Amino acid sequence: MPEPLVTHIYTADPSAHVFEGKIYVYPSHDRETDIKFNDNGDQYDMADYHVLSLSEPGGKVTDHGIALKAEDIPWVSKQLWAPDAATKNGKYYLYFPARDKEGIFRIGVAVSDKPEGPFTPDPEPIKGSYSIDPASFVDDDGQGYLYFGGIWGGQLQCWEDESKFDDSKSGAQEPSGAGVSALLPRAAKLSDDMHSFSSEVKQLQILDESGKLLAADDHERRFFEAAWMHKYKGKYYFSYSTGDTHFIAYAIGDSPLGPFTYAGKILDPVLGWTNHHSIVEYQNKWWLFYHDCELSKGVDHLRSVKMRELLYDDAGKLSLAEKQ
Ligand code: FUB
Repeated sequence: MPEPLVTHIYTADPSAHVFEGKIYVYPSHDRETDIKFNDNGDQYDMADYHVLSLSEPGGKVTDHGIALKAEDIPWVSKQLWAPDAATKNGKYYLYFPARDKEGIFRIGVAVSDKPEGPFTPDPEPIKGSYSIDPASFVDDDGQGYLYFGGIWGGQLQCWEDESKFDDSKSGAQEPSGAGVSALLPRAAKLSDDMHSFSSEVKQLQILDESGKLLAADDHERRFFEAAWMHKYKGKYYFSYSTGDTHFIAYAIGDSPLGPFTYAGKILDPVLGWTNHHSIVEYQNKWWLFYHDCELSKGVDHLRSVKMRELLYDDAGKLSLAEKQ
């Protein structure tokens, strides 16, 4: 079985990228808390980010220390959740969700000259951002995108009217019922300086095999959180967690903003409630980064990042390599 990348701290929600010839991993930094488990995720009470790097899969992993902390971000009240990073124009950008002073999740950006930080945050969250789990993607033409969204504790269901937050929908709620479609993940184009959205926020369609939007009650396949985008042979792979059914699933499209057609599962449930991943190519192999709670013996909010090799078949379908 794969071992955690590091064991001196708990890490989760890994976003992996190849920068400057190495793999850099941008995880959440889980910590002990006496906050009781609830379906709103209050027990995930993280206060800073560390950046990890490695040159060889299975080799030494460097923890570069604290890259950004909540107390240095003027708009944040608590809960630094799953981050991601991007590079453009010689700078590195860290995108992160956190609750603002009103308790509403927003997405912030922080900048550094180096992939490991430290990162300097913008004083305000990205205008027009909401919910959680930002994932950045820079396409071959240099256009950047930010994917985001998460239901239940991630508050996506509170934004059905995108102009205002509906607090009555907070908590473990989502649409349900015959003929009702699932809530959709969001994405926007990033401005050339990577600090703001340069387009309106778009809802990404995830369709079933007959071209219909996935149903709200299809919990084995519908989007819950943990968006990720990667490109393989000209196709756009949008992957995500199904939340309360605990799978990592994926859907394939011809454009970065979809529509995407559901293509299957990449990862079965791991030990622990959450499942969250990223996918990156390194040295001509493809890698899945994910987390589980084996090290903490099943404590949901004390997770550890691991990696496993991924394979494509001739039709572009993904599976885990058996020997790890
Ligand atoms: O780490 C806090 C939250 O748990 C993340 O934002 C979700 O994706 C889930 O992994």
